[in-house]
Amino acid sequence: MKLLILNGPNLNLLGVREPEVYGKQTFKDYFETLVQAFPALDLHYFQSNHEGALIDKIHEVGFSFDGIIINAGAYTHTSVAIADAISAVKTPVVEVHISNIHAREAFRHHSYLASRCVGSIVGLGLNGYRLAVEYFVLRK
Ligand code: CA2
Repeated sequence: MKLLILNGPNLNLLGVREPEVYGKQTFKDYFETLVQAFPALDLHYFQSNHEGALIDKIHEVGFSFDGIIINAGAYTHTSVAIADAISAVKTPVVEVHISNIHAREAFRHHSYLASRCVGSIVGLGLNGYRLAVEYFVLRK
């Protein structure tokens, strides 16, 4: 099974800045633990700080991969374009947020992506990505 984890802006700083909000682990280290935990899966990871690059990646994998796990960062709350890209592809998408966006500032409470995704996992830290992977394993 081919799955893509797609991270948006500033998530390259995980483990480097604001550990009290986002934890102490870099995403690359975390991704390695996922690859080891799911040896039967073909897991891919892509991060970009650019909206268009995220959309291009959704188009690139969105007709061949079995699932996309997206944390679009702040684009979650602004991007109709990423929402439309999710709607345009065939691959099911799960939205993940490390922090509980509903317990933060009001502008983080709305996600343009949520209604285009099969589901959302928020507030469970990096474990949210693992739970999303498990969802795709179970739904197969
Ligand atoms: O909780 C999440 O996963 C967010 O998608 C993270 C975004 C934020 O804009 C969303 O509202 C919720 C921010 C990602 C910034 O990541 C950083 C990581 C380390 C240091 C600084 C920023």
